[in-house]
Amino acid sequence: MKIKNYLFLACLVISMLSACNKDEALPAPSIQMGVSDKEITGKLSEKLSFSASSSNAVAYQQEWKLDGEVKSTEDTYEFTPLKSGTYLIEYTAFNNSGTFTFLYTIKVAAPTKPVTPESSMYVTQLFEYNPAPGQFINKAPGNLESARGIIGKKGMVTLGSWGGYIVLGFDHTVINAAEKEDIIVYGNPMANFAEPGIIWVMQDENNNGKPDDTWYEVAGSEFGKAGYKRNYSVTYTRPKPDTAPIPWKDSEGNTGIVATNTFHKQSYFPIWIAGDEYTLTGSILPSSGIDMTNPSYITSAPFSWGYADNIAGGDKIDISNAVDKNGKKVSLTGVDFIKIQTGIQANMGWLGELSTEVTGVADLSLVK
Ligand SMILES: [Ca+2]
Ligand SMILES: [Ca+2]
Ligand SMILES: [Ca+2]
Repeated sequence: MKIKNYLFLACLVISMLSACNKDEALPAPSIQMGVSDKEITGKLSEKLSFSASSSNAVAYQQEWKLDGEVKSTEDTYEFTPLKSGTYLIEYTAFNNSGTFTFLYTIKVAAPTKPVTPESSMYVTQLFEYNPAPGQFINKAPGNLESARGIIGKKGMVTLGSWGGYIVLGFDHTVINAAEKEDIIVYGNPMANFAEPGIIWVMQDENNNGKPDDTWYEVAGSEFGKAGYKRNYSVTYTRPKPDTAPIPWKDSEGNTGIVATNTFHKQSYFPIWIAGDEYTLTGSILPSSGIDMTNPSYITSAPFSWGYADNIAGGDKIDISNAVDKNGKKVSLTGVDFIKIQTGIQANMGWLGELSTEVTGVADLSLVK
C-alpha cells in the first residue's frame, strides 16, 4: 500500500516537470520601461507619462496599478497627482511562462505658501466653530462672534465640553522647524487650573485653500497613557426644555450630562445645531489631573506638554509630534490649518464643565 503511494507521487512529479518543460517553449515577456528611474519626484497637478514595450515577440497581458488598483491594461499609463503624498505605481506583464514587474515610488511634496512681509503671525481664517455644549455657549465667549475674535489677533473663544472644536487657517504655511516648536496656542490657564485641548494639524495637500485634507493629531505628553483613547466619540442630545442639563452618550456606552448651574441661565446646547443631537469625534485625555476633594477649591493640574489651554503664557507645539491615524509619527514639512478640540470630559462642580479656551494662535517663528 505504501509503495503504491510512492509510485503515484513519483509519477505526479514527473508529469509536472514535463509540463513545465513544455511551457518553457514560450518565453516570458521581456519588457523595456519608458521611464527607468524607480524613485520619481512628482509635482502637484503635473502629468507623469509611463510606457512599457516588449523586446521579444511573445503574447502577454499587462496592467498598471496605482496603490494596488488597476488603472490601465495598455502599453501606456498617465498619472496626474492631485494631492501631495507618496504613490506606488506597479507595472506587470505576464504570460504562462512568467511575470515581469516594475515598481515606481512617486513622492509629491506638499505645496508651501511662503511667508511674505504681509504675513500675519496669527491665524487669518475661521473655517469651523463647532463647540460642545457648555455654560458659555450661545453667548460670549461661546458664539460665532467670539470665534471670529481670534482671527488676526488675540481674543477669547470657548470650545465647550469634550470634543468641541475650532478649525483655523494661516495665510502662509507654518514651517516645521527642526528640533523646535513651531506654533503657539494661547489660552487662559492658571498654574493649578488647566483645561487641556488636543491640537490637530493639516497640510493643504490639494492646494485648494480649504481644510479638506488629512488631519494629524499632535501627540502630547499623555499620548498612549492610561485614560487616553483615540477614535472616541460623544453624542450630545438637545435637552427639553432648552435650559435643562444636556444628556450625552459616548462610543464606549457610557452616559452622562453636561450639568447646568445658576450662573448661566441660557441654553447650553448650541442654538445653530439643526437636529436633535450631534456627534463629536476625536481623542480623549485622562481626567486624572482634576482634584475635587475641596469643593470650594477645585484644581486641574496641567499636563507636561503638547496641549492647548494648558500652560500659562501659551502652549508651544512642535509639528514633529504629529501622528497619523495609526498613531505613527509623520514627517510634515509644514502645516496650513489647525484644529483645537477640548480633550477632557469633566464636570468641575460650581466651576461648570471643563472646556478649552483659545485666546490666540500664532506662528512661533513670527512672534516677536
Ligand atoms: Ca518643529
Ligand atoms: Ca485642501
Ligand atoms: Ca480655560
